[in-house]
Amino acid sequence: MSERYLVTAALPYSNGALHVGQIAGAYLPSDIFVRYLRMRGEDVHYVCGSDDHGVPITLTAEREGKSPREVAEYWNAHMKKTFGRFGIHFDNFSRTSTELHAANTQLFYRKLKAGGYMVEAASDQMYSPTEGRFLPDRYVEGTCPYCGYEEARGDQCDNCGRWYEAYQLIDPRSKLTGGPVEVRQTTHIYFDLTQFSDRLREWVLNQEHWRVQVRNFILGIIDSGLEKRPITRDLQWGVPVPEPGYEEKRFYVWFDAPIGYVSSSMEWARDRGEPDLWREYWQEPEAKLIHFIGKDNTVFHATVWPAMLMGVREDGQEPYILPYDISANEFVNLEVVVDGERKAMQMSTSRNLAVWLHEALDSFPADSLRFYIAAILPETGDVVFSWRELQQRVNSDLIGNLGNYINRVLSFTSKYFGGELPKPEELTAGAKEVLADFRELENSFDRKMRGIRPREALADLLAMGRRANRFFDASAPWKTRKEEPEKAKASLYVCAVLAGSIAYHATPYVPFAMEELRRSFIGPMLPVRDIRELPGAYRVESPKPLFKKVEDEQIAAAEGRLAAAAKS
Ligand code: B3M
Ligand code: ZN
Repeated sequence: MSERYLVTAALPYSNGALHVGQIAGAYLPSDIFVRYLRMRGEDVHYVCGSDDHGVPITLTAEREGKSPREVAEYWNAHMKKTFGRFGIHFDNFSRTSTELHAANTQLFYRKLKAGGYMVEAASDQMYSPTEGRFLPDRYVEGTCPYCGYEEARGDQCDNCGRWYEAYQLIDPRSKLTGGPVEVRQTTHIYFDLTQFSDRLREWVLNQEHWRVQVRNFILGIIDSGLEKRPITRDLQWGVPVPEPGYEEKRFYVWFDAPIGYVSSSMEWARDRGEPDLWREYWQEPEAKLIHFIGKDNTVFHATVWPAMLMGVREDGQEPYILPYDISANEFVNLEVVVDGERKAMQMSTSRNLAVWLHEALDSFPADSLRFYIAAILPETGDVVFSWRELQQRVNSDLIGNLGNYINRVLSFTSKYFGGELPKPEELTAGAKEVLADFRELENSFDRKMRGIRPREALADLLAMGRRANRFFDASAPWKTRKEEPEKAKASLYVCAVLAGSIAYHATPYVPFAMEELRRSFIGPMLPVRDIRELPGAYRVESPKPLFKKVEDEQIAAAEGRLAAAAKS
């Protein structure tokens, strides 16, 4: 019986290109996980889409003199294409600016309101009389009330780091026009999270399979007291609020964004002509919902969003499941060479101090990038992306270990044995031993992958490569092929079994090369532990090298680009 999984990857804001920080945080780990589960025969539904609302999009639009919709559509298409080049194919990559999603968000709102979880309250907000509108915090700047820094942002001072409310700024002004802003009262709808405290605490306490840091962090947040959260904003761009008096307001982006996961599944089901199919993943208790996110999105996914789901399903009509796991990854810093010195620096998209995925794909094969990023996934702490380390890892681990092994087995077989390896009568003791070692490594790989640790699983794959290389060396077919060709053939046959397992486990990481390998490697690409009966023969047809070495010049160019951004 296959297991049913619903896997989501954080919805990226559609106001710019994808960078390696996002890729390492949510997209590559979820893609590797999903690919592996599908290879194991599990039933997986995998969705994503662009987060089209919110201040990041409207700010970009105003800066570029475009409409928010134009900005969102452009970057939605750009990201979708980049994901494809990188080998990531969601069942659906939607966007939150669709009618379906607006209706779905409003349904969530109505159900939560009917449950008694929505309250209205007045608050003070910054208003621009010249622009005739309320300004979100990020649209306001002024003089810091603590240190006097004159270009302090609406919510935080970049000079002294203090946090405050925008109305505490001295001489507040609009970031866009420079005009004055004043405090005015405005009314908003609040989601009453306080009513969910006990239910959320009990639920989180039961999630013993969560990563310890995530679970403790969330319990701490719940215990320090949850608050009501405003879910509407004085904005024009967003999902309309179905209440009289709210014509000039929209839902806050973090209210509608997680609902976007559901909307993406609904759109997928509708486009397949089976409009209720999404319910098999979202509303059947046996399905496991797993969210892949960056750690800064943890609070929303582990408190606000489950509370929304709990509230919505109460009337029994939409029996949503709750997240089974939240795979929150840490951050990626960048190694930059400044004046000959290597430093780890925080990425800054506004300063162009970032590794943009589409640019990286212009210079490196997707597999090389995937392999390196998988090797440094920030599963347990922040990590540093280093072009020099990418070169090392790709050249020594991917090519020197895995690629070299497959290459040796294939070229030897085609060169000396006419590309054909018949099944030997009997397996040597050494062969039995290496097959047993493989079964163990495969089990360990499987445990780590199912525990959502693709970086740790990769270590097992590399161990398989080393073990297989050792077996190849020990059987020395280059020596035996003349005096004892049958012996050489028999050991190469076992090498081919191991190559099939390596290729199988490498597929989620380097899918392009492994697809290519299928043309020249004719035989089962399966874990040893899955092979019930060894095949009658393995065949090899015109093998080619699978990976390209990373050259010094490529690294120098990539490092040069980052160094230039760091200086600007
Ligand atoms: N767009 C924030 C981010 O891109 C936000 C995630 C939404 S997930 C529902 O980091
Ligand atoms: Zn300050």
